[in-house]
Amino acid sequence: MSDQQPAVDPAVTAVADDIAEMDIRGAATIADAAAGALATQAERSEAADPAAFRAQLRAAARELYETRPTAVSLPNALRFVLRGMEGETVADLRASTIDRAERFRADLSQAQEKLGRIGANRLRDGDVVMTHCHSTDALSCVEAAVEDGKHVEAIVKETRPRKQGHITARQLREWDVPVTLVVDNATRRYLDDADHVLVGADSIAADGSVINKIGTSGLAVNARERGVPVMVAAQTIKLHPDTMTGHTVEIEMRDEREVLPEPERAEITGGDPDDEGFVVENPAFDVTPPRHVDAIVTEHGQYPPESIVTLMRELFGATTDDPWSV
Ligand code: RUB
Repeated sequence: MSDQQPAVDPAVTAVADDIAEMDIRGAATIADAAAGALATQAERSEAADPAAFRAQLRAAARELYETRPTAVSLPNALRFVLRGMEGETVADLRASTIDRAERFRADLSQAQEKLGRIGANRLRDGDVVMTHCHSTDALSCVEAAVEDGKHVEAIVKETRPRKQGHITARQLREWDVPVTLVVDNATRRYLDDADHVLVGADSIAADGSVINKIGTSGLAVNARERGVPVMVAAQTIKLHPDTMTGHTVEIEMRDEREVLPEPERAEITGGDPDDEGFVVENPAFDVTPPRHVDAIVTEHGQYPPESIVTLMRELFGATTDDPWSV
């Protein structure tokens, strides 16, 4: 059987590995890389006939889809590109797939720019934002505010275990935004100095729940208690259409070694790798209920979380399919 599996180009497998290992990370960047990988598969395919070409593209999409489960931007990107694969010949299929992937990538960056300009309207001159993880959508709001001549400062949460806060801090410093880096445990103390919590999203559910990096929900609850508004910057490819029909969003559980390297584990268990009484859990994301979110900023405007479903229905219709599993 295995020699009948459609050939996935090694460059696609390399992108899939990079997504799984988080060398490519963040919902928008993952979507962009996945669309690019499908274009590469189309470009390099040596399929002899249209059926073989389609099967290869589906196999490539499947490999990309199986990397990480939480950011819906990934299946949304794969679906968008595969739906644009049209034609009766391999040459036509190739050209239409590449065109569609390019269009997706161009739309993505345009949407982020638009969203940034909308989000920037919420930031006043002199405001301080508190960030969590590293979100390109969230930072596009700061970038646009700075371009408007506003002085914005940031309190950047470190974001254990992968410390994406360092990426955020580096980016903000490139824009000359003053940054104070704090450990995650210092959140509540530093909320007193913040005017906004500004985060991104991996997925947004039909009820307005926001799925983002683990720690976002605790941050939002604390912010509500402190009276600091919570702003979620999320392009519409983060809207999770399956949640309109009752599906839930899978929260990725990652390797425990990201939290606890093996030598440190051995110190706790006395070197016993089979100690059943000691467990490390490493969920990558959590769910922030809509009541703790003030606004979801998209490229179509800002929405109270409870009304995001109207936009979702308009953009995605009522049903979705998984063209890679045909
Ligand atoms: C990234 C994360 C980001 C969102 C939004 O998690 O939670 O906040 O993906 O990012 P990870 P963007 O580091 O595990 O991928 O706005 O860039 O799409």
